[in-house]
Amino acid sequence: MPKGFVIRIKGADYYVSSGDHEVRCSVRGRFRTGGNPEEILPVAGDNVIFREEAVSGMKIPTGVITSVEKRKSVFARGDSSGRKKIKVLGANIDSVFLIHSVMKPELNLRLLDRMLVAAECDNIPPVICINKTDLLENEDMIMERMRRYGEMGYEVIYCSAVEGRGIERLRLLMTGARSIMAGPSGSGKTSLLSALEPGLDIRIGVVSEKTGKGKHTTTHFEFHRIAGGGYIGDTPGIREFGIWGLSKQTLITCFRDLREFNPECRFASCTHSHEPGCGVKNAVEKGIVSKERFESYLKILEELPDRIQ
Ligand SMILES: Nc1nc2c(ncn2[C@@H]2O[C@H](COP(=O)(O)OP(=O)(O)O)[C@@H](O)[C@H]2O)c(=O)[nH]1
Ligand SMILES: [Mg+2]
Ligand SMILES: [Zn+2]
Repeated sequence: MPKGFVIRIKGADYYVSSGDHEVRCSVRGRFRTGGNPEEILPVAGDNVIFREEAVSGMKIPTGVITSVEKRKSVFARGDSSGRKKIKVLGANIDSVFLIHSVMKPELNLRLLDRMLVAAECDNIPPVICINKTDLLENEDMIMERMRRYGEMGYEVIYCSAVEGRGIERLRLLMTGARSIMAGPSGSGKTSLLSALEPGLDIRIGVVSEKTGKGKHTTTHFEFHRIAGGGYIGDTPGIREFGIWGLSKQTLITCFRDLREFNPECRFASCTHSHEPGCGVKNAVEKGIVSKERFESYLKILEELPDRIQ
């Protein structure tokens, strides 16, 4: 039976990319029964096995999804009422490109740290893109501020959608992969995409749905094929790119530079905030790790529950 992956969901139609064509599939039977339907129904990025149906007169072939492969990773967010119930928005995303600009808007490393934590807790490898470098006369200061991220093992790409800087590197990383972009509004996501892929008519922003309370909630996003092979997902909003499923005790695991000091803490349950004998705080005081990163840590810590129920 043919295999493919879900690139788009429209109502009850699941568009599956398989080889060089698309198949419009439906889901039936056990997908609709038992458990939390959110976890059972396919989402964008799911690898599926489907059965083609011989229906004539259709513009695109149709089929039925018969099974969904185990997800390697999920892009999800916590339910607003509690942090345990999650909403899966996408699956099997190879990397997230975090697009930030040097100015207009000003580079905000606290926000970058927050997005890195979100990527780490969703298990989606992040790539940092610093855009609009054409606006700088001298890059030394930015390079210095970004140096520690390179040391943590993150790739940092300096970009300019205007000058075409960094585009080739982005293209290389996105080829053959399923990626998404995220970053503050105005940082240049759309501009980078059109530099990369002129003619790609991608609607920026995830599909929203009005809830009874008048608020918009994200239902899903979709992938667009890029030349050379590879898919780029609709840019998730920053709010969607949230932090979920972490407790005060586990947040530290999402900080690549801080977590190595965790074993030095006196208490196994240390949250690295008020406890005596804290290895992380000790490292900050000694100047081994950055004070700014620790500030980001403390800021996020405040929002997290003591434990996940
Ligand atoms: N100078 C400069 N301006 C840029 C660059 N990339 C985007 N912009 C401008 O920044 C603004 C926001 O860009 P846009 O791509 O819409 O940002 P998005 O909200 O992240 O999608 C637009 O006015 C772009 O022309 C860049 O590399 N250099
Ligand atoms: Mg945009
Ligand atoms: Zn500690």
